[in-house]
Amino acid sequence: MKLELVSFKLCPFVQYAVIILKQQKIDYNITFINLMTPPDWFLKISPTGQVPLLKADGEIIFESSVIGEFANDISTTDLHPTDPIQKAKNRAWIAFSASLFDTLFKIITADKTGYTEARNALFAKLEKIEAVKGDEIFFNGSDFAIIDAAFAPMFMRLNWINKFSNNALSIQKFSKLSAWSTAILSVNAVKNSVEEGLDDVYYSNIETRKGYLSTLLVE
Ligand SMILES: N[C@@H](CCC(=O)N[C@@H](CS)C(=O)NCC(=O)O)C(=O)O
Repeated sequence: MKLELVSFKLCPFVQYAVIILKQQKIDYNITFINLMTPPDWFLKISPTGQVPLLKADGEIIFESSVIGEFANDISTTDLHPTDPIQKAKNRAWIAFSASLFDTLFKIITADKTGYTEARNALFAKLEKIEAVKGDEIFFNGSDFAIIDAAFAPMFMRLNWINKFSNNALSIQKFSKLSAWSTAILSVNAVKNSVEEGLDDVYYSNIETRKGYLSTLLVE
């Protein structure tokens, strides 16, 4: 099957799809677009104007969670738990993970008051995940699953922000999430899911937004 992924380098939703494609060792071509000036060909084929978008033998598939499920469906290894209840719970937490990015966007762009509110909101959400995460390496046990891919882009960004800011968003108090983050970020498919130097681009992005977080940058 011929697969073409339309991407934007900084997009966490693209990264999620890329991690599953890489973990499943699926061959695909990637096309980067600039979301500030999306090309006409993209706007013509994308119902939402958003990335990621996957062309599979010319058919259009959009929404990162659907692209992730599709990549899993065309693979011989299943990266979901087989038990229907566990699978449903994984999918529910995957949907929950997507809501973290609205909060992170506010953390990056808001003034001091907005930053504090958003930071509290993020931590309240992380607390809920900490409460359901067991002691296993990954979410379901010792094997990397789709749900681990869903949380990887958030853990990578928190790691970058903490590196840039003397741990402004440290998750150390969440012992299970801290260990989970370390395990996820050491998986090759995760490490190779972004372009070299994307952390520098992310740093510049925080600077350019001129939110309160930009005043906490130390590097
Ligand atoms: N629910 C979508 C969200 C994707 C999304 O927000 N993509 C952003 C980039 S990270 C985008 O394309 N923004 C452009 C726009 O909304 O016009 C998914 O999971 O695929």
